[in-house]
Formats: sequence, C-alpha cells, structure tokens
Amino acid sequence: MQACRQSVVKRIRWLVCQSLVLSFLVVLPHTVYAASYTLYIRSGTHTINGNGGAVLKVWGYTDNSTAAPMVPGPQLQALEGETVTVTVYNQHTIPHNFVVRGITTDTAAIAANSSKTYTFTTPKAGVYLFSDTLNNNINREMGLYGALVVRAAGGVKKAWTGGPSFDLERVWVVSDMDKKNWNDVAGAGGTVSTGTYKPNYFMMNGLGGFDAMHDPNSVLQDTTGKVGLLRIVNAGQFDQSLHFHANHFQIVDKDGTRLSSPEPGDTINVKAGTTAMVLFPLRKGIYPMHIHSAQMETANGVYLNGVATLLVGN
Ligand SMILES: [Cu+2]
Repeated sequence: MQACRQSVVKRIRWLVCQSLVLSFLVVLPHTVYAASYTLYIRSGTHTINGNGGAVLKVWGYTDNSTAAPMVPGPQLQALEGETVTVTVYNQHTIPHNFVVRGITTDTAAIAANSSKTYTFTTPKAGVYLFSDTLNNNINREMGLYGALVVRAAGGVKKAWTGGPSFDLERVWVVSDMDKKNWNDVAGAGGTVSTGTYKPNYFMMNGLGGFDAMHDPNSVLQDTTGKVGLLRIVNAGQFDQSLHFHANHFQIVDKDGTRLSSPEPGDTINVKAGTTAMVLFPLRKGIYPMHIHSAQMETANGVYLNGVATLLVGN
C-alpha cells in the first residue's frame, strides 16, 4: 500500500509540474438554483479525454433541450425544507424516470416524447442521488444521474442547520461505465446482457483523472487550514473507496444518516448508489485524492485517468 501511495504521489507531482495547476480560477459549477427546474432526457455522446479516453454513447439529463446530455446531469440545489418542482421532458425513444433517492417515490415511467412534473419538499440538508431507476440499472449506467445539494436553512456554511461548519464545498459524483458491454450496446439500440458488467471507465464528476485533477469544480483548493465539505455521491454500479492524502477527514454523514460523533479516517468506502459527506481541513501543498482500486484509477486500463483529483492548500 505504501508503494502504491508513493507512486501515486510521484505521478501526481509530475502531472502538476507539467500543467501548472497551482493557480486557477474557481468557477461555479454548472448549477440550476431555483425552486423549479426543467430537465431534458437526451441521448448523445460523452468524451473522456486523455490517455485511454474515448467517446462513449450516453443518455443523460440536461438543462438544454437541444444540447448534448450532461454526465452527470445538472447539479440541482435547494435549501432545507424548500419545495422543489422538477419538470422532466423525455426526448429519448424509450421510457425513463426521475427519482431522488430518499425523497421521491414515484418510479413510474415518463413515456418517450412526454413529460412529467415532480414536486417535493427537501427533508434535510445533505446530498442526494437523483437517477433513472428503470431498465435494470442500464439507464443509470448510461449516464442518467446527478446530485441534488440541499443546504442548511438560509444557505449558511454548515453541513446542516446547527451542524458543523465548513469554508468551501465540492460535490463529487463518482461513477463507472462499461463501454463495450453496456454503452456501445444500449447506445446502438441493442439489448444489454446485464449479467456481464466489466466497467472500463471510472469518473469523477464525469471526468477521468486527466481532467479531474485540473477541474476547479473537483479539486479542493483554498487557503491552508480552511475546511472543505465534500458531498460525495456514488452514482456507479461499483463501490468506491476514496483515499485522501495529507490529512484525516471527518465523516459527518453516511448515506443521509448524520453521525453524532464524526468518524475520523483517510479512506471512505462509498457503496454504489449511496452518498456521504466529509469535512477535510486543507494542508499546505498539493496532495492526491484517488480511489483505492488499481483498476478504477484507469481509463480503459491506462493509469491515473480514473477517479482522481487533488487537495490543494495554498
Ligand atoms: Cu492513496
């Protein structure tokens, strides 16, 4: 394990030197922030850049009725106790749905070329997976997933109303795709044999590590000592063990359950389809956050283009 860590650190230092990631603008994530949202379900392609990357056939939610699907879908945001309306237009050729895990229960299909409006009230601050639950996980695997961020009342920088404070936050939607057996087949209108699932793409916010280590919405960067809140959603089919270098984090929420005494650690296993929230104080320097599975650090077998990003204390 020590050797693995050292090689990852060396590799990341090299990448950092090559790309001068040290300073970049922090841009806001692609968000929809209002009490009502409109999503479109569309088919198209999603590109993983870098070595081992590929153009994958995907289905996804998007906020633009004529654009390519987004993987993950648009980040939805609301406050604790807020009533939210989401209208979903299915512009694809097969039935889909929209379910916010832990909040909504309507799993009925939205037929092709029709729409449906969902109204719900956010029960508590946290992070939630929304996805299409139909078709034996195929629809979710194809890219129909995203995160709903629910902030504490008033939008204050606390994990929940009266909960622990943070200075900055990131949403990490991690996932996996099996290009050959699922995306190529379903994307061409064929029948997926769901008994075979061998994912070869592993993503952080839809990106391979090549991009995610430079993505301001993924990299946790700020003044040393500031505390980041990571809202983690595993939208994939495989569990993911995320390892943070430099410091220990504190797990404050495990899949919607708040921990009365935060759990310290440096690796968190987020099971497929579940969520977690951790607080991480930034240490001076540049450190990796990567997945503790050799295969899942790759894009089609090419190292460090899987689930990886950086923790940066300025
Ligand atoms: Cu590690």
